[in-house]
Amino acid sequence: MHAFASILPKELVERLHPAASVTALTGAGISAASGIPTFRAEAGLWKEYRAEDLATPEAFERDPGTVWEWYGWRRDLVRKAEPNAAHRALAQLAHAVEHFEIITQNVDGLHARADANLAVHELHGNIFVLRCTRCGREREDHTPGPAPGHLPHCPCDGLERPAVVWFGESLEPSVLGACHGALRHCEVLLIVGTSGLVYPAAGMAAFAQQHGAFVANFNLDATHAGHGVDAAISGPCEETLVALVQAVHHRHGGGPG
Ligand code: BJW
Ligand code: ZN
Repeated sequence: MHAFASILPKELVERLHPAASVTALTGAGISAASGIPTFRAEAGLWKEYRAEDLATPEAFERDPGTVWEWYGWRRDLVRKAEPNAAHRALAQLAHAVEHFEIITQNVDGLHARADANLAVHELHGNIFVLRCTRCGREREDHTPGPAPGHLPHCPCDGLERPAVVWFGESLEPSVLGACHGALRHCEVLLIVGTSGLVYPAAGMAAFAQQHGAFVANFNLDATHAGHGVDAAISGPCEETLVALVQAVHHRHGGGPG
């Protein structure tokens, strides 16, 4: 039995039956064990800045070099990182239930790297896509950096930016629509490693619960359980999600697994 098995709510394990429809909403905490800093921990700070100082269109307009330096540093961390046990546990759970979708606030692409067949909705975009601030053209770019002082430009000569969603910007309507579909139809919503402070993601637990879902929050610190949460599972998700998958397998897959 996994060390964290005893803290899993029985109701959660029972609801994850083979015919279940399940959605997971993930945040920076799921990638912490891959060595990618979260936003709102002490270690998440880059130099003296907070996410709110850098992840805005105003910050980019004022000082694109500094914002790009932050993204270059993070792109290099993500390039070296690997999906961890929590990403893999969700990928395994996808095979144990009828329908599984992931909504992630993360821009690191690690869910897809854990399993390219997963249905992943990237709410805040992807750090390896660039968008021209002049003509809007988007392109994938997995190269290192950019190095400080070498800002990427489009063939039209416009300055490129990361194709991510900053504070005050709208989310892609088609992505948001797909997320709401998944939240409306799921029987279980697993919330993993998010502080639940940033909207619209922060409103998704209550939305899913209003539409009948059982909502379970996996966080280092269960006091982060907010509106619309039915169960809080404290501990590192790279442990607790592994315990969950084992419990589901044991109950429905037959035999210890
Ligand atoms: C572990 C762990 C382990 C660690 N295991 N757990 C309604 C009310 C009030 C304000 C608003 C509102 N609607 C919109 C707003 C404005 C704004 C907003 O929400 N502000 C709040 C701060 C109040 N939202 C927006 O502007 C959004 N746009 C929008 O809504 O457009 C329409 C609109 C505009 C303006 C006004 C009204 C409507 C856009 C938000 C975009 C957020 N962008 C960022 C950057 C993305 C690109 C990038 O990555 O660089 O997204 S900011 C940053 O925060 C990033 C993250 O995805 C996001 C959430 O962070 P997350 O993932 O929760 O990380 P942390 O660090 O906060 O938490 C980590 C958690 O993990 C912690 O709890 C740890 O305990 C835990 N943990 N290790 C388990 N091993
Ligand atoms: Zn352009």
